[in-house]
Amino acid sequence: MGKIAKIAAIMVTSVMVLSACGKSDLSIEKSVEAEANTNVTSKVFGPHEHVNQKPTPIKIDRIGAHEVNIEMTSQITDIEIAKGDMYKAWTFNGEAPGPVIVVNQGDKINFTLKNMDPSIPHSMDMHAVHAAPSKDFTDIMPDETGSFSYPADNPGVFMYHCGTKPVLAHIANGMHGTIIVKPTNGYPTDSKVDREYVIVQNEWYKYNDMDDMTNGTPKYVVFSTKALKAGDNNTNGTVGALVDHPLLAKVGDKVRFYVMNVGPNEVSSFHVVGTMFDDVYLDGNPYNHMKGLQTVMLPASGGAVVEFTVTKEGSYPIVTHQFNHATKGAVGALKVTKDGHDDGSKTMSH
Ligand SMILES: [Cu+2]
Repeated sequence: MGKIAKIAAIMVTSVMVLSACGKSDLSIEKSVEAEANTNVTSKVFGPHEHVNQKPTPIKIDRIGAHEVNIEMTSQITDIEIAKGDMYKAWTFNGEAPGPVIVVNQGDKINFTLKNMDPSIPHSMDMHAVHAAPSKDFTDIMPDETGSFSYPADNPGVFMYHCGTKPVLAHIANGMHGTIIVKPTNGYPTDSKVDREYVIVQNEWYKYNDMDDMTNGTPKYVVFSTKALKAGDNNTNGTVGALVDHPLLAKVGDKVRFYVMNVGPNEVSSFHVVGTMFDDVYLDGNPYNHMKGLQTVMLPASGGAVVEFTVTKEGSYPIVTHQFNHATKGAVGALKVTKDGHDDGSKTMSH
């Protein structure tokens, strides 16, 4: 549809909505949003055009003291990455970033990927394991299932992602996530931590546009949080996800974040306004223990455990201190209250 025809269609739709039910300006905005969404969908990679697969829960089953079965899907699922901006994401389990995986150091992982994508292969590259990529990270064809086994011997906060060519397209379209391998002897600060959250940073580009992904700058840079246990907040990487639903803590709490920057292209300068990180474990390895950092640098595919104590009630913005990226969405909030519950006060963002 040409630009003028598109504008005309939007105006006609708006007038129809208005004359049909006499609603407010909000209706006009909504109809413009709907039209914009239709146009995004019309540019979708042909074979995915009518595909929108419902999220499939990840399956993690411990079958022995040191052995765990993990089943995931690769699938095409629509995600509203910013208000009114739908993205037909390539995902693990219908989430982008994918669900967080937690295993123990020394576990053998038996991993199964069910590729529900009807048209292209996908795969799984886990940074948490020792593997032969040419054998263990291989492509799974459309509508097929593949299984692999590998050991997770090193503790840390690791990235996982689809490694199918062109890998940039698979990651930038949404196929990334975090796997935490818990250290056998824990972290030296374990007993002091009151609450913990996962925060993932990722970028979005123009829909499935390799040129933009390669040579452009991100349209959005975003944070999400992933549920560590049932009932925890679990979001996609969408603009405002952690402002609309801030993380919570109580005055005096020592808070731990498992942070991960899945990129695909940009570095994160992770910072929480109003505090500093008393304890940091770079890449989540207890051996990499650092003290008193204001900002933690996360390369693309870098992780960390960061810990800090909140001493006063209030709203603490979570940012990447690369403020061009914060402006594009990479802002969240930790709300600190007397009792650790949301008191409904205003959330400060940057
Ligand atoms: Cu893929």
